[in-house]
Amino acid sequence: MKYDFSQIEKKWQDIWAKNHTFAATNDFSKPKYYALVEFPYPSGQGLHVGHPRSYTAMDIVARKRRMQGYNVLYPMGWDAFGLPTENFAIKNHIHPEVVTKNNVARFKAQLQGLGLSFDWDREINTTDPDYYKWTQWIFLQLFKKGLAYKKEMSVNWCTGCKVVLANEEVVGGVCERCGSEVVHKVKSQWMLKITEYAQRLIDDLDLVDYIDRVKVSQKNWIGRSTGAEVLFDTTAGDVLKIYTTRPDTLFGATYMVISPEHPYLERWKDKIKNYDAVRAYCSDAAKKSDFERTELVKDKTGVKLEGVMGLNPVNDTEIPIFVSDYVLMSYGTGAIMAVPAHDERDWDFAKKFSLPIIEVVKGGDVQQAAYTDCDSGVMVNSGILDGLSVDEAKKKITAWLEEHKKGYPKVNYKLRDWVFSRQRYWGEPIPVVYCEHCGGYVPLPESELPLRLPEVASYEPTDNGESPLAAMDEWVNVKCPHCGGPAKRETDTMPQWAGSSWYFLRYCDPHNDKELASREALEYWLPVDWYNGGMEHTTLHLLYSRFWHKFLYDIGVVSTPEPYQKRTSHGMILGENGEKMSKSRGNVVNPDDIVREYGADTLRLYEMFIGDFEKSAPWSSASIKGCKRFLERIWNLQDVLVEGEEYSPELESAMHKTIKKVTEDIESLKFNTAIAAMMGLLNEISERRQVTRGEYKSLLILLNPFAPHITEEIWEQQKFGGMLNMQDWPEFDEEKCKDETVEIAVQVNGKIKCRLGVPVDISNEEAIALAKAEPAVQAACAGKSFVKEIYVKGKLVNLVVK
Ligand code: ANZ
Ligand code: ZN
Repeated sequence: MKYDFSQIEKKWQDIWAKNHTFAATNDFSKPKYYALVEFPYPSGQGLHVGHPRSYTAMDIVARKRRMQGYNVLYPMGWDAFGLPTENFAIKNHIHPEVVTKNNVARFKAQLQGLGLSFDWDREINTTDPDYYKWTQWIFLQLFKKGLAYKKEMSVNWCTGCKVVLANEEVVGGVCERCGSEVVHKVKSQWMLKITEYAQRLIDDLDLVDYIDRVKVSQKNWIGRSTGAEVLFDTTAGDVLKIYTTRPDTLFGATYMVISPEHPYLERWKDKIKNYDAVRAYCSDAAKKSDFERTELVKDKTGVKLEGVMGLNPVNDTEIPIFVSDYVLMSYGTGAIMAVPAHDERDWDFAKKFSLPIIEVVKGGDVQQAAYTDCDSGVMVNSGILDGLSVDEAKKKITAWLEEHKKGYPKVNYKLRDWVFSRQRYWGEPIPVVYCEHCGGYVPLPESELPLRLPEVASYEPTDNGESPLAAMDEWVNVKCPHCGGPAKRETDTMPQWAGSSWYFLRYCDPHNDKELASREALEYWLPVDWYNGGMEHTTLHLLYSRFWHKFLYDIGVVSTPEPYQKRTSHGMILGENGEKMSKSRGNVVNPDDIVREYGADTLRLYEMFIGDFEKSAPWSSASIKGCKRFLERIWNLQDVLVEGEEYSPELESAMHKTIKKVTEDIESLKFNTAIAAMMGLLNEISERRQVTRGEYKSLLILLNPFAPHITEEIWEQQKFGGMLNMQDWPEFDEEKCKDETVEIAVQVNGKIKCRLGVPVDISNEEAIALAKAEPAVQAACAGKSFVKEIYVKGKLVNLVVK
C-alpha cells in the first residue's frame, strides 16, 4: 500500500478532535506537565514557517510527557488585540472583531492541519470580553496598589501610526511596525511601576532554569548599576546632583553636563548669560530620539552655560557646566560629572570643546583616547586616592563623600516604568473614570467588568492623537461610581502586551467566570514547566509577564513567585538564500504549500531536522525531500514485518542506544540528532530486510512525537493494540547502551604492566591517556620522560620512556 499522507493526516486530525484526545484532565492527583509556546498574533498573513518550529518542538515534549504518564497541559490561543488588525479594519471598513474572527479561523485550521496536540477545549482569545474582563481586573488591582498611575511625559510619537509607542517599540529611531519617524511629544500617559520590581526581576532569575542568553539579556535590559550620587555646589547657589558609576575618577572631572530637559536651566534663566542660545539648543534636542542622542552620533554637540560654574567637592575647583543632549533626563539625575580621560563620550566632547583631560587611572595614553577598560589600574593625580586600586578608591571616596555630606552610594536601573496607554480603538478599555469632584481617577467597581469596547463609526485615531473612543460622547460621559457626579471615562486603551502578560494563567481554568482562574487549578498547574519562544520577546513580553505574575503573587492570586520554570528559545528559519524571509525578498515559504506537497509529518520532521534548534537555519528544499523519503521507508517496513515482541540479538544494542538518544536529546533541544539516530536505526533495520513487531513498535513510539499521523496509522493497520499516542514511552537499559569493549595490554619499554578494557572505537589519544593513568604504568614511568607512545588498535599501548 502506498503512503497516502493527505488521507491519513485528515483522518487522524478528525479522530483527535472528535475524541478530545489531547485534553488535559482536571484530575489533580496525577503528576502534571505544563508545556507552553507563545500564542500567535493572528495576522492577515496566516501562519509563517517560523511558527511550527517552536510549536512542533514543544508538541514533541508534550507528546512524550503524555507517554511518560503525565497529565499534560499544552494550550493554544490568540493574542488578538493590536495595530495591524486595526489598520486593516480602517483601510477596508471592516470591524476589527470581524477581521480577528476571520484571521483566527484561518490560523486555527492551519495549526490543526499540522497535527499539533493542543488542548483546544482551553482555547483563549485576548479580545474576548470574558477574557479581557480579567485583564481589566488585574489593572484595577495594580491601580489600587498604586502601581498604575498617570503621568505627563515626553513620549515616543509615531508620525505614521499616530500613536504613542513604548521605548521598546522604537527601533533605531523609527517605529518598529511601520518604519516611520518617531518624535517626542508631551502627553499624559498611564504608567505601570515595573521599576518597583526591578531588583526582584534580577534576583529571582536564580530560581529559574532559563538558557543563559535569556538571563543575560534580561539583566542587561534591567541594567542595574552601582555608583554614587555626588553633590556639586554651583556659583548659582543650587546644589547640582549627579550620578556616576565611577566616583573614583572625581579628581578627573573637568566639566559637568546637564540634560536639555533639566529643570535648573529654567531656574537659572537670569543667571545664564547666553540663555537664548541655550534655549535654542534645547528645542533642537527635543526633536531627536534618545537613540539619536546617545547611540548614533560620535560628533557631540552642546552649549556652555555662561555665568554659572560647578565646584568639584573634592578640591573645590571651578569647572564649567554644559548643556548637551548626550545626557538624558530619564536616567540617573539628568546631570553628570564629565571625566574625559576615562569615558569615551566625555573624551569626544572634551576634544571638540578643547577641555582639559586629566588622567586619574594609570595605564593608557589619555591624550590619544579615553582609557576606559581600567579596572586593574592604579590611581594618580587624585590626592587622598593616589596609589590605590580602582576598587579601593571607589570605597574610600564614597566614604569620604558620605562623611562630608557631599554624596552617598546609589543603585540605578536602566529599566523605566512601562508606558501603558495607547490612543487606539482595538485594545482593552482602561476601567477608570475621571471625576473632578473626587479629584482624580476613580476605578470602576469590579462588578462592572468587563467594560466592553463600544461600537464606533470610525476606528481612525483623532487628529490630535486621541483614541476614537474620545469622540463618543454618550460612552465617555458617565456617573462617577464613587460620588455619583458627572465623570468622564478614560478613552486610552491598553497596549498589546497586556493580554499576553497573564494568558498562561487563564489556560489553567479558562471558563471560570468568578476568578481569573481557581486557586486550586493555579496551584496544580503552575509554574509552567517549559516555555519556548522567540528571543525577540526576551525583554518585553517575558519581563512584563514576570512582573504581573510577581504582583499577582504579592496579592495572593498565584502561589509561585515565578511563572515559568524553564525558558528556551529557537532560532529563526531563514529563506533558502540565507536571508530573513520577507515578501520583499521573495523568499517566503508558505507552510500550506509544504503540507499539500509533502504532508504535515514531513514538514514537522523537517523543521526539527533543519539544524541546531537554538540557531537560525536556512530553508532547504532538498533536505525536505530527504525527510519525506525517510517517512516512506518507515511506512514500507510494514512489508518486512515479522513475528516477535523481542528485539533481535543483532539489533538489541542499536535499539537501546536509539531509545536513549531520542529520550535524552528531546530534553536538551537536540531534535536534529534525535532524528539522525532514528535514521541510523532505520538503516540498520533495512540492511537486515526484516523488522520484528517489538522493534517496529519501539521505533514508532519514538517517532510518534515528531510524525504523529503516519505512526498512528501504521500502528492501527498492524493492530499493535490501542492508540499509539497512549502507549508507554519505551525504556532503555543503560548496560546495553554501552559501547563494546576490548581488552588491550599496556607495555612500558616492552614489558607488560597491566591490561585494560577500552571501547572498540577509542581514539589513539584516548587510549594512550587511559593507559598512562593506570597506577602500574605511572609507577614504571615515574621521573622519566616519554620518548614514544603508540596505540595498536584493539591490541596494545606501547610506551617508551627514558
Ligand atoms: C563619571 C564617569 C567616569 C562615568 C568614567 C563613566 C566613566 P551606566 O554604567 O550605564 O549606569 N551618566 C550618568 N547619568 C547619565 C545620563 N542621564 N545620561 C547620560 N549619561 C549618564 O552609566 C553611568 C555613567 O554614565 C555615569 O558614570 C555617567 O558617567 C554617565 F570614567 O560618571 B560616569
Ligand atoms: Zn466622583
